[in-house]
Amino acid sequence: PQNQYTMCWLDYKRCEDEEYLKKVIPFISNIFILDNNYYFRNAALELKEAIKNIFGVEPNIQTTSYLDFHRGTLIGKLGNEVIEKFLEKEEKEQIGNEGFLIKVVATKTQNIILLVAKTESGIIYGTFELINRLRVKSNLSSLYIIENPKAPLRVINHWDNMDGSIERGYAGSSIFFSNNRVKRSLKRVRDYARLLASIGINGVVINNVNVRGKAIWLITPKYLPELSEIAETFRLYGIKLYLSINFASPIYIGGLSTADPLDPDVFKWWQETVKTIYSYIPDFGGFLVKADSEFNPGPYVYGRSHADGANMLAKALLPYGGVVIWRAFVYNCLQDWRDTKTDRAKAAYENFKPLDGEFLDNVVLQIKYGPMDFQVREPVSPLFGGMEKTNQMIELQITQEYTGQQIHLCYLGTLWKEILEFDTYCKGKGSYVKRIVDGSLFGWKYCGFAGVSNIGSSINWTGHDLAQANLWTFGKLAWNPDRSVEDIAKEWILLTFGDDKKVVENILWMLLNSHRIYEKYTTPLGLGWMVNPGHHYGPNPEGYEYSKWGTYHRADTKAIGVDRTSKGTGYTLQYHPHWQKIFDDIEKCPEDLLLFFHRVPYTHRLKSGKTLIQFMYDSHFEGAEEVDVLIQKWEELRGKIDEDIFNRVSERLKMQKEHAIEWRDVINTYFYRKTGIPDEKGRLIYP
Ligand code: GCW
Repeated sequence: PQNQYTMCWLDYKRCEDEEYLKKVIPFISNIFILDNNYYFRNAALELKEAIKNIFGVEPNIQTTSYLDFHRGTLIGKLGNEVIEKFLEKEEKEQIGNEGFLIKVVATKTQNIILLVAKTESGIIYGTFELINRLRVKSNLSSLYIIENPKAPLRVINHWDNMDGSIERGYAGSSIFFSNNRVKRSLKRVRDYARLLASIGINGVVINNVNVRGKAIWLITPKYLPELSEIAETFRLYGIKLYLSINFASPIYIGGLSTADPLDPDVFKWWQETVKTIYSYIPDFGGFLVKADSEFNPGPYVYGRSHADGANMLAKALLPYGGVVIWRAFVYNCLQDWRDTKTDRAKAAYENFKPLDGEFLDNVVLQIKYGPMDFQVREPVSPLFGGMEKTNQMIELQITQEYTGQQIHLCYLGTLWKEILEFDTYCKGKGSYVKRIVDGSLFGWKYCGFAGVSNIGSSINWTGHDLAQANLWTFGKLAWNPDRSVEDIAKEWILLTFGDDKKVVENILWMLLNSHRIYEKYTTPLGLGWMVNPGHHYGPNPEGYEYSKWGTYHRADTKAIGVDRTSKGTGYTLQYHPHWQKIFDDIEKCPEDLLLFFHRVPYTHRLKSGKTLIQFMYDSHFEGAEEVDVLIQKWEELRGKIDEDIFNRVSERLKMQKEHAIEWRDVINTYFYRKTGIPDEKGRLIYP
């Protein structure tokens, strides 16, 4: 029977270029491995399988300990004599823990590709890089790569529940759990590990941060034997397993009367639990914790601080090298909409800034990119740059909760790149978010990237085939946030769809423009939140206006937006003065974020000279129209793309068009009715 799923960018297709084949064959018809262990053999098998599929030749895999050959690919670790003969001193020094070097030796007598790393993880990352370079027909005579990941932690967060459902999942059910059990077959998990290794991921949290019911027990011997198998599968690909925990586990599982982090019995219980976990999973990554957030228990319940809570767990994990990843998504989710003093945007900073310096070294604070919750656009969270003495990770949402739920095409790389390039000024000019989360600005050991997964059991993993690009881009940016997204997106297209010029050109255009288009017909200018409550799909201008979640735009007949300046809620005061001045000033504030920071009359003129209300109308009409361009660009590729993929994407684009029109009409009508100001261009706005 056919595979139940595609392999995304690892779907190896036969190379039709005879010229290239001829050149490459001497280098790949033998694979020599210098360390005959499980990991090296696995890497060699990956390479062999790829070469077989791409070039139609079946290389021999041989273990060797001395150089008795002239042709082939040589895989080995630094320190090995055979390998080191080929390397300069500086080259050796440049290879970091998870990094690798690929170098070609092409002389009259030798045709060798060297793949060298310090660790097994580096070998597997390098193997996929080599495979991909061969697939895009890289010129072997100039192939020379030294790569090291910039950020130490590159982790995928799954919001998978044990019943198999996925919170905010739009691509089928969990590949890890079903019916309150760990799935028996790990075949798909293994293929998933391959996909992740090929983009440089080194950690995965497989269960939802909202830890309820059976999932609380994942940290016990009830599930650990099965989890250790999952961990082993991931380990082969350089990826560590982490688990989300419920802070009140000592009560639920341990039968204690409290989960107070300062209670010695509570600490003892965690110590024992951690010891047990490591007896099953010796390289267990650590815990991800959502505490005191959206009805999850936490240290506040006992009058303790988040540092007390995180440090207690960190102490238990420390002897084994584990970390605590503590989420900063803490805010009052029971606000009264009449309360204009409380500003949810300020919450993370207010809760955590005072604790800077109090967290142990193996605690990392995981901070959502913006101060609210993954809206189509938000300013960068002021916590980045606000806590010099605290390890930090940035949390990005690969799954498209507020960005079209994988029905709409919304490539997120462009948004993420802007966020990473934001200069916080916290240590003077050049204090970019990317330098904060890769640890270089403050010299942190644990920091990096967390991405909320967009994959599930659907045939193409991500529901929308083009949403695979979001997972790919997350990994590639986490590996190297300095790379341009154009480059990253293009590489994905080449590996996924091949190098037809039109295909590359059109899909690249679609990806790079899609976020802006989505923003235009939904909530431009930093507005956010006009979605249906609960499932968060589709327009509802006041869906979150009178609820308890702290998410208000406060539109009336004259103006809209929240004044978050220093004269308003004071949110801008959480930024470095450089930004505070800019955000405070309605003339200087970046227009993309105007309504996030300011309360603005509908008649206010934007830089273009348009009034705010006219901008709203235009933006929604334009955005919905531009979906036609997406459709047209895709239509032009008919016949050039695998038919199943073509049809699936066409189907989604059609839905996107319908739903974009709905957005346009609902939002425009809302503003028309609020303001009574007609569209200057006289287009039909439903009364
Ligand atoms: O965006 C919100 C989501 C919740 C999610 C929460 C969080 C996992 O709507 O579904 O819970 O954020 O990030 O904890």
